Amino acid sequence: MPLTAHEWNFDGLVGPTHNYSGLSFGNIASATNQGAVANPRLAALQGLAKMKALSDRGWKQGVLAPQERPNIAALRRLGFTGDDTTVLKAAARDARPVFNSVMSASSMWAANAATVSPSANTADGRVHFTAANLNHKFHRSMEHPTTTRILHAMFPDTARFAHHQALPSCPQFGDEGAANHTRFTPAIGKRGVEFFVFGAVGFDPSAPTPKRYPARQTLEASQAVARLHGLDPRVTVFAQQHPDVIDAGVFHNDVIAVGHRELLFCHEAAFAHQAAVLSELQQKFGDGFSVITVSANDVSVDEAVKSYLFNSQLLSKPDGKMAIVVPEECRINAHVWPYLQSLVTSHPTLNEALVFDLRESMMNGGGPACLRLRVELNATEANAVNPNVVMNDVLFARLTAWVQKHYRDRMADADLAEPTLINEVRAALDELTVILKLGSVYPFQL
Ligand code: SUG
Repeated sequence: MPLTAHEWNFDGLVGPTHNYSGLSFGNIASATNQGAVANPRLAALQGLAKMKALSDRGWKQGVLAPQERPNIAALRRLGFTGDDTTVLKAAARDARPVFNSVMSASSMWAANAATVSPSANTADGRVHFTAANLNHKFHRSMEHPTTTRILHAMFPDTARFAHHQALPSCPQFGDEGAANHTRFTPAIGKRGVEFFVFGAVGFDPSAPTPKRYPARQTLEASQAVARLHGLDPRVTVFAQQHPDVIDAGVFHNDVIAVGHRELLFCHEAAFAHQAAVLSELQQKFGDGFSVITVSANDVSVDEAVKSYLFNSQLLSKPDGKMAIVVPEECRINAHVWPYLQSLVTSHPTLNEALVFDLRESMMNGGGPACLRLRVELNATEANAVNPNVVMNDVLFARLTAWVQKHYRDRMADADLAEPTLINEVRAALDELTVILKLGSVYPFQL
């Protein structure tokens, strides 16, 4: 069985309202690009191009559907009344940041959709999913109910897949999903180590925390997810992200570290007590664990945040080597690109860099790794996945045509308030649920 297991990447399809609203304090790209004009069509096509290219190379690739925005129900819950148009108009006029929040296409960053543990690591031998509450930011906190419905529609077989509802939405249980979770294993499909990284201790305000920017993930949230998934403490590691790097703009662990199989690729400043963290990982993993630590001399934390070097994907090749998927921002960076070139020519396992233009997502702080949710599946589990979300030539052609038909190529702040947008989005999403055979997952369909 392990021989036929694969790590799948399910990428978030960018939604039709993609825009730059500066909603994520602590995420420097989001703040810097507030008010810039977005191009939702280009954003979706850039994401699809990455999915298609990786699928063409033989990597298992699927699609995670976007969410319904505007989220009218959220506005009604906040006291706006009348028909949909009246609700939207009043919110746009009287509560602009709230309005922008209910328009956000942030579900594209699928790494934040959920935490996933493969069956090789869970007590009941099922693949476990816990939707992330994303409770630190209003615009993201409203994702999890629809995320849960979509994950059910993608992984419907409850004999093989366990779906947990998001953790309680409060600061002590702030959970940002797989962006702060990594699995190490000697081979895909085999039991391995699950590694959870947190930024704050929810019930202990005296624990070290960043001073400038918020820590979004708590230890208690990570521990709850580990319990829900039935993980064995002997192969589970919890580590604190260094508060200083959060203050430098590293709002999730996946902006400073990435792991795959037996390899951890991280910056030397990634974790508090880094030596102890690496030694616990090493000891729990056993022989064969390997770390590439990037020094500040080679790449500073600021350059890492700008280029998103660590927001990369490490992918296994058929010969056992690995490729690293990085954004174009790495290629144009005078420090990062030479470093990466020398890494892939000298490292025994990591021997290829693949570059993608994901600029539209990057401008909101979302790189290649943010856009994907990893799910390790053995052959039986893979057969139980809704086949209509699996990337192939036909799906790529259908989704490309769907984007071309429904998406605007310009989304400025003022465009978000256009009354026609809501019906454009609903028509697009209705068609999408037919393409992906998801059933009724959106509030307007329920
Ligand atoms: O949560 N940006 C997202 C980016 C998430 C990146 N994900 C990972 N690193 N895994 C966030 O901060 C910006 C939206 C805006 O400003 O319009 C935003 O939500």
